[in-house]
Amino acid sequence: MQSELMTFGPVRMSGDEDEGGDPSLALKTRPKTKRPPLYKVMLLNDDYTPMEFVVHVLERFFHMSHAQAFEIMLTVHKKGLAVVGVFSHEIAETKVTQVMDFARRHQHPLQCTMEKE
Ligand code: TYC
Repeated sequence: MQSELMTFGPVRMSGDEDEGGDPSLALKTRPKTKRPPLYKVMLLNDDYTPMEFVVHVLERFFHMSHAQAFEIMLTVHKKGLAVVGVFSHEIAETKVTQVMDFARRHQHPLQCTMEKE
């Protein structure tokens, strides 16, 4: 049974609770915890990949509804690129690989990249 009082992972405090002093006594604020960096996964526009293929990619790999996927595809088409998700480094890398492999298998030049947020 999970009590409401149980915590999972490091407790993050706002930072103004720590009175300073001996760091070995800093049991409450745990100043060493850092949240892991996040990565934006982006889709780039090109002149050849069919719009419906991009919509399918967004549905299949980024779990978007058809309407959402169509909207993001149009943003990429008009603006040149769009962020399609934000993930941990490992998940972002997997998404990029999946999209690039899928596009290559279908002989489309679609490009997917990641960038630290
Ligand atoms: N510009 C492409 C076309 O007119 C469509 C497209 C949209 C391609 C988004 C890539 O990431 C992309 N067929």
